Amino acid sequence: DTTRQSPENGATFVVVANRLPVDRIVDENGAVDWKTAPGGLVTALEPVMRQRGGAWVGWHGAPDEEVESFEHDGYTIEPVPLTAEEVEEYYEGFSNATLWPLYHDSVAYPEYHREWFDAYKRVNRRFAEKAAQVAGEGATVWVQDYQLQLVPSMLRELRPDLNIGFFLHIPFPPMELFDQLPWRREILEGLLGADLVGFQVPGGASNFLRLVRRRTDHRVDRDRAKLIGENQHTCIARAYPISIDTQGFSDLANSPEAIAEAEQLLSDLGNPSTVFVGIDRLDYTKGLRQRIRAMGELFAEGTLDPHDAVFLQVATPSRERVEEYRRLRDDIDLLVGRINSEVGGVGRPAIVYLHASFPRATMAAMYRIADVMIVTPLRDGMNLVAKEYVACHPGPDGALVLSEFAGAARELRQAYMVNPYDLNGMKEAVMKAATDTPQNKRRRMRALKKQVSENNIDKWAERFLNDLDAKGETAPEEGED
Ligand code: GDG
Repeated sequence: DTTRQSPENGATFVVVANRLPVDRIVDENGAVDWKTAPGGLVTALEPVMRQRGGAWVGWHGAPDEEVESFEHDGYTIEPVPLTAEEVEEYYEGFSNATLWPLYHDSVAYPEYHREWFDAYKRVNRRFAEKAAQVAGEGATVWVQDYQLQLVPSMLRELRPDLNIGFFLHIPFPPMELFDQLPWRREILEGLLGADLVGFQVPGGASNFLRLVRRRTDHRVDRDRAKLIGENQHTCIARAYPISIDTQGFSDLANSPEAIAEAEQLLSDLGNPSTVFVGIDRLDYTKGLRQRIRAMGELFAEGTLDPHDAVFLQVATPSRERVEEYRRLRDDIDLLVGRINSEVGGVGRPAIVYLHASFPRATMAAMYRIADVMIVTPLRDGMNLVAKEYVACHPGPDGALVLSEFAGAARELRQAYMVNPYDLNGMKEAVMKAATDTPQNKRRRMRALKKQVSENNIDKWAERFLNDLDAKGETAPEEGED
């Protein structure tokens, strides 16, 4: 019975996310295996879940398959099934071809289809029912991200006893963009079902509150909305900038295997004197076109010499069935091929481009060898890669070039900041980062390291969950307007 109310022995802590932290993989012989799912949300929440225990409700990555729940790393995995059609309409469609571009400044054109939203509603209901079924009396349920914005209100209707939190990992757009959405009111009402809605930056919370004031009948007072109607409650909206397991990343980067791998990588690259690195999911929000063009110009003009500098760009395959992502992949292939055919000699490409995903230890090795790390999204909720670099790069040398449009820019203030739309500005910042005095670099890097070690993923989860428990009894932190 999926709508069972208030089970006596349910979990006291439940995470609800589109994907589980592990993907179900079936090989040609029909053998089943589980693989860690890539991406920022899993990186962030896995350590929280391992520590707290409870249940993780999510899709297992294989369409048209029902999977039983099972234990994993000290918590319960609760799979939610999706049909192939739902994957197409709810996930690839409404989540990734409507909401994703709209919430990222419309850097790609958002598509609006009524049948996609119908599927989104249907799937959100299924997630809400699953969460209602596994959560114990008075449990805390933490719903994650843009794929599940209707779950808070659906869940509150099924289980008013629960403590419901929601965290949005991507930006929340200003009214001028959000208003395009034909279902804007439903989305706002969906989120308002939560007791606490968290955003990456204060601007997200204020965009949300402004929209609630203008587009719903609820009253907004400072950082909270007082809901009218039957299920009266208060919904608080605040910023909780997400972070990483800083110590874990730093330990990994200092492990003998990562050190050995870093040496191997360097020698494979021909021991260049300066290594520039970019690591991103292959996504149009990450600013890859602009970044590669800027780096290409630096090589073509002779500012950078391909005999002693190399640009290593990793693009992890992502959402390969969505049209816009296929186009991006082709564009990047073309751009890199053109640049490499024009600069550098035999055996020394200026840009080493890898369209692949790598084990964490290899990622750490890449962060180790990066003299300059280039993180230039056109818009990004936070950007964990920037924080991982700071945690992993050894010693006080190294330099981070960071886009103003990443949430991380609010905290990593000592990075070399760039506007990724300004190619000349970006080229200057990259060269400044590469050629700055050792004292300047060290001063900046020390400040960055201090920031990420003081604000790790445990702090983030604690701050959010404490506020959720206290139901807003604690005052908002300073600087959150
Ligand atoms: C969303 C928001 C927000 C990447 N390639 C490989 C790999 N990764 C890991 C990185 C990092 C994560 O994936 C990417 O996180 P980001 O934060 O950079 O970006 P999104 O995936 O877009 O994440 C973002 C985040 O959610 C958290 O709230 O910061 O703004 O868009 O951890 O290391 N990991 C491995 N192999 C790879 O090839 N093992």
